[in-house]
Amino acid sequence: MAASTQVIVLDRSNNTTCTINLHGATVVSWRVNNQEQLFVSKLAVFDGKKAIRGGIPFVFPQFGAWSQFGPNHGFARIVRWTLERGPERLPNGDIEAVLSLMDSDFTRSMWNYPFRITYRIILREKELHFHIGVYNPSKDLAFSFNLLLHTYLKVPDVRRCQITGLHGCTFIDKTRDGAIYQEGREVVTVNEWTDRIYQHTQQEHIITNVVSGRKMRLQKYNFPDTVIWNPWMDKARETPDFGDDEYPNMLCVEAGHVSQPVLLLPGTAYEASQILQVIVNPKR
Ligand code: TA6
Repeated sequence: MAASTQVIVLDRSNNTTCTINLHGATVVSWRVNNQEQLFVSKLAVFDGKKAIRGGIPFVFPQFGAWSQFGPNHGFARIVRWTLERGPERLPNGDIEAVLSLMDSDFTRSMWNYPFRITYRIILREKELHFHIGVYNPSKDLAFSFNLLLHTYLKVPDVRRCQITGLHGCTFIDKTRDGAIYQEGREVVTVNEWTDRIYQHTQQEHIITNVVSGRKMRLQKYNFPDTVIWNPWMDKARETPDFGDDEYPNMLCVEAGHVSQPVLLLPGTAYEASQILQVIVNPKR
């Protein structure tokens, strides 16, 4: 692969593709039957300096605000990752790419730990699989981190979306100074600025009325929390790389390990996975 390659495309033909920008290992497009499933702002910046506004940015080692010199949501989404393998067609017809990230002078200037991350992305007919391994190569140093896939789903109208799998969960409400509440609704809807870290959520969420009125299934493993975010009008207007009129067309449903950090002992690894699946048959 040429050193200058920045974008890789997993092409399954029949108009099913996944495009990954090595900047931040950000999935910037996922087309199923030629229909885009992910939201990317028309004002997104691809200068390699800031996070891409949309798609699926990779959040590590910090979710949210970091100390005074650490970037919001950590550094993984603003550094260039390495393409280790692929894109290649596996014997079962899946298309796979493996990306990696390890510590560097830049990362150590903010977070002085050695680490290795492998990130396998697998494209199936109507599914996108994400398998993450975080490894601590140190012989004597433990470290703790947050990990989250910041998934921006594309939706015709966020006010018509319903999200399952949150009933009864406590959540940290960032629109109310981080106060903690319990979700009493069977299905959650979004009709205002919403920024909630739901804790110990179910392994499966169904999001209705995504692109073309279909449903999206999100399954997660070793991601105990789920963040639900829509900036709504005012916050969107305050965000330079977010179009004023775009907020109705996106919904962030983010699988992560964020309300408590992961503690990784020397010589050990942490693995987590997410599966996104477009549900074509509305009965399922
Ligand atoms: O995941 C939700 C959130 O933490 C919101 O608070 C908002 O800040 C969003 O992430 C986007 O953050 P960014 O740094 O990409 O503008």
